[in-house]
Amino acid sequence: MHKDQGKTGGVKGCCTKRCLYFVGCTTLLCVSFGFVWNMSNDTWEFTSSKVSYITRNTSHGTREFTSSKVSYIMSNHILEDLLQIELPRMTYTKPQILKPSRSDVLMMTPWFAPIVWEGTYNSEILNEQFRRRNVTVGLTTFAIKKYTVFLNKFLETAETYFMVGHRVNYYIFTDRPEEVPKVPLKEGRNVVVLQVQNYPRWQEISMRRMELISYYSKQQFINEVSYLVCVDVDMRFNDQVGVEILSNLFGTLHPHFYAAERQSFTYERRPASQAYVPRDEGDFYYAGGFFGGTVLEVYKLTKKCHEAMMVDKANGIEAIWHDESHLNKYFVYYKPTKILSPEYLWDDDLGRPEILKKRRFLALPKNHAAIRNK
Ligand code: UD2
Repeated sequence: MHKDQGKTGGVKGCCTKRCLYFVGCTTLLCVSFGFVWNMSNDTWEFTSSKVSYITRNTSHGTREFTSSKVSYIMSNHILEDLLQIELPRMTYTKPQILKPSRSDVLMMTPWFAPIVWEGTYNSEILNEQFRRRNVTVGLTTFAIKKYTVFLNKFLETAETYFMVGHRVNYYIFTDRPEEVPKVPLKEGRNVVVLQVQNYPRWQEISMRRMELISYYSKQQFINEVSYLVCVDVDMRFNDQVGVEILSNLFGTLHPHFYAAERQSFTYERRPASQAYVPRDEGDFYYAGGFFGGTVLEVYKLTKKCHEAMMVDKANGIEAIWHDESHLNKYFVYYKPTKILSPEYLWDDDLGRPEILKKRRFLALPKNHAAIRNK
């Protein structure tokens, strides 16, 4: 009896242990699944598309998937935490709490996103933090039809001023790959030409950038770079544009509107458009020609803007400033984590106001009639 009981008890005990083990494992699985799922639907979508992408291209897909999934999650959710990077001994001027480095401009938004102006940051510290993370930055630009004429100056000046000392991939979207100039590149920097179709209207070319950036973010950029910087091509770099701009999601104050009141912002004002912004909303007016962030955030932004433009198209409406209007709508409801001052996108036709200590990225004069739709 005791034996039986013991046996039965033993069997029971064994059964209970197995049950507990089973319940435990199931709970663990559910919890981890929930964690991944909860990180966001886009994350999930991204990781599942990565499986097929990597499996297609390698013989040991599963292992690579696991590690790249981890590094993907790292690059988008953990690497932002710069405080986890141990720095070497460094000597520099101490920050002064009672003497702010700039008193003539706003340095922080009400949601605690820094606004980047000359004099507000220390490049030495930032460069060290980003170098230790071995960050690679992707710079995307479009040179469709005649806009290839801008590539030479764009690339040459980027080699002098853009992310100096860091790894860079230039992603050039063009319909004319043969017209991409061979510019000498420093170590760790590459030009990647992505051949894409053109469209008859310049407005459509400008707007389709959102679709293409979102597509390539998911298919390619996520495997190659940590951050994306997306800019116009009819520009030249004129001073340092470095890692101080990098953050989860950043936009740039439009040089025409940085000091303007909300009512003057040229947001889309027709409620029929997906880009509509009511007159009593909006913080700043951002330029369409300079935005970026981690690949995941840029993917989310460009996907949402593209989808909104497709809804508008189906409804026979086009936003007043095309992709720029949709970008501005996005930033009203998904606040950027860093904002670049107009130093990062300036037009010399606007003169040189006192607050502008640097003109880092300058619009080139262009003859619209000669260049657009050609
Ligand atoms: C502003 C914005 C731009 C976009 C546009 C929408 C700035 C500095 N620029 O520029 O980002 O939001 O308004 O109306 O904020 N492109 C070609 N081939 C073409 C036409 C355009 O490659 O035939 C590309 C090229 O990279 C160009 C960009 O699209 O820089 C924007 O076009 P744009 O510069 O002609 O437009 P613009 O100056 O009105």
